Amino acid sequence: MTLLPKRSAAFAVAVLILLFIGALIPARADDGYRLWLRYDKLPNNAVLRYRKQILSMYVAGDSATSSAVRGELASGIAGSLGERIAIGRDAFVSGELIVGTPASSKVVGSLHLERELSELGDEGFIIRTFRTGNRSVTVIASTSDRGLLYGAFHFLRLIQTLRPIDKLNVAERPRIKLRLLDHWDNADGSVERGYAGRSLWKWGELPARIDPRYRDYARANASVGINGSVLNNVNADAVFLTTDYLQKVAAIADVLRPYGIKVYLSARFSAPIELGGLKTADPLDPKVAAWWKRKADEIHELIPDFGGFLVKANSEGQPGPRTYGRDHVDGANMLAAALAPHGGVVIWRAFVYDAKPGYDRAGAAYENLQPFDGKFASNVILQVKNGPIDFQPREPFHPLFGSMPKTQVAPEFQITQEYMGFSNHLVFLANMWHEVLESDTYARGLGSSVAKIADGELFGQKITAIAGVANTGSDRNWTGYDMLQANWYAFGRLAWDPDATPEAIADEWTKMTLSHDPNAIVVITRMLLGSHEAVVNYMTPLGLHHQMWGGHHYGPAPWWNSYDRDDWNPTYYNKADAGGIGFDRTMTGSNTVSQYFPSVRDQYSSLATCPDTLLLWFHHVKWDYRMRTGRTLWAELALHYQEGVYWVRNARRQWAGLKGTIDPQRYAAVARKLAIQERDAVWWKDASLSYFQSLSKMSLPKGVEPPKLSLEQYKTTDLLDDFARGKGNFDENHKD
Ligand code: GCW
Repeated sequence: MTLLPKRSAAFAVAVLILLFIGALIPARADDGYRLWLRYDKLPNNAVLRYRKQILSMYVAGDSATSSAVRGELASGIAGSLGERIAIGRDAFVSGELIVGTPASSKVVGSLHLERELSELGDEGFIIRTFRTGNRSVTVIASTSDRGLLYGAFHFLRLIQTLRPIDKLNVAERPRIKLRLLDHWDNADGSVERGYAGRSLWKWGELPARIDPRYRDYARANASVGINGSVLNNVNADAVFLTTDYLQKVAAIADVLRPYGIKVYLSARFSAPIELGGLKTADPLDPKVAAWWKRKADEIHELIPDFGGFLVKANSEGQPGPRTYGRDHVDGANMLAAALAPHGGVVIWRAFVYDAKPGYDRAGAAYENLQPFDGKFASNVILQVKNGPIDFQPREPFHPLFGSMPKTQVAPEFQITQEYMGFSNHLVFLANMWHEVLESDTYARGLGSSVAKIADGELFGQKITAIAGVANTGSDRNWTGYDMLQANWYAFGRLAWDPDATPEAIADEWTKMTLSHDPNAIVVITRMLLGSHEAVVNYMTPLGLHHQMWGGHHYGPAPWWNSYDRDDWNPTYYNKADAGGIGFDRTMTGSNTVSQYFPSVRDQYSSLATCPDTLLLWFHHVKWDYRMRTGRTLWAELALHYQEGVYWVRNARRQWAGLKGTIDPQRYAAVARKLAIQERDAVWWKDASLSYFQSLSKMSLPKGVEPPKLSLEQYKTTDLLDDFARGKGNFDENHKD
């Protein structure tokens, strides 16, 4: 009896110790640097299952890529299983993982996979379990070491997502050939539209010092199949083409090469003047063409596998062939001729929109480029933004998709969130990109999706490509916000397989990056998958677009009309007045809807069939117009804004419930970002509705919280203050 109190005290102490240890396990802080390649020890039951299958490992070959494969698999498996993996030999030894090409590995060579592998191309791979008697081996095979690299990362992904590996039969190949990250990085270390610190590239210390991050950047890209990096901003500085800089570029190329990544440069069209001392950069001037040829030769001397040039020409003040009275084809083909002997490509951007009185910017790129279909050289790719305006939270697909069947057209997405809350708002962009890729252009009738144009299936393009404007920077966690690493990941996965679903991508990324806790996985994937629609709701619902504050594009400014260039003013896009709101792009308006194929054109033209999500993109609609729900347009609009706010509030609550299932550092960082997002969502709703209400004069429907400030206050307050930039004194309890 007398022992009881003592016992219970001991028990209490034991419980406290256990709680303390328990608290310590998730307490291992994670700064996000390792991205989705964390390789922390997996849950015990998975470790037990996997151990039997991976007793030893043999990676054939002695190239830089095969040693990268060896290193990655060794650290990935050792980390995941919590013990070193034995080095095996090139023989059918049970429980071995064998990685090689038919040429580099005896075992792989004996499996007669040549035919199958050649169909998968030099980046494809097979992962298969082979059995003889009671011996079983897992083989990763490809015709090239690059394919092995992708296979190795695929295998690691299977483990990281706890998938079975005992009866594997995987055959994969990328559907798109050039899978590119475009960096809008400048020579001074700044990043245009970058929200994750400074540039990754340290030009000042290159080529002498190689920042270790370059290699980790390459690993991350290779793990999702990205095989090209355009290192500098499309608003290009000619300095990148000087010999001095080319040596720096070559040093980066050397680090990226083993990971299957080629470097590209944005080329300033007037470089022959700036660097070559010529009087003109006229593409038809033989001296200009000769200058570019010499430059291309010099580049390939330093970087034999240089990918090519990305060019923003005659757009937003950049020089281009039209500066010299020539056209896009003259410019692109001249550069293409310089690169062709080395196998390089020219990626010509279609983001061209000259202001003309009374024009519709949404139709400009089509008008400027479509007439050149079939005229570009065979190593020219036309890079087209996903929508006709400019990376808005939602746009219809760009009408150039499908309308240039004789041109190699490549989609350009923006991973960095210029128009979607920078690195402060959670937006899983896979949903938006998927929506675009699956959009049917009807170019060859039903089933002519943007994805089928991008991967060459519809028109049989030889060089297929896809680009994403990077959201990476010098921030320790690469993207400024841990959750937005998911967009870098998703871009790579969709570039590899444009039909991949956002659900599958979200699931993989969450398990690899954040948690294996079943509840956490459900909550986080649900958050990711709902996030894009939420942002559309609180920023630009029902087809509104370009309602952002001028210049930086962070907060709302639907009233903004002070730019001389009308198509930079939000009022130009919303056309809101006492009568209604929306941009009429039908026959009664700008008629740019006619740039789409008839089925799409007709669907969008008619109020009866235009989806609500694009209503105000194509139509000017009266405030009291009856929507399908029976509500007025005004009420529907207001409720959409409110819906966006509710979503963020709910996401914050859901996240709060995950405490303990995610390491405390990232848990707290995400919670802080969600608080900013809630403040901003409320601000977006309030500012937008205050302005539109001043025109509609209608009262807010039930369920919509009234704005707290006056319209004048919203008009005079720039949301991008220190708080939003994350530099101010952040108070977690701050409530608006
Ligand atoms: O979205 C706009 C941006 C510019 C950018 C341009 C482009 C690099 O506001 O910053 O310039 O698009 O895509 O060229």
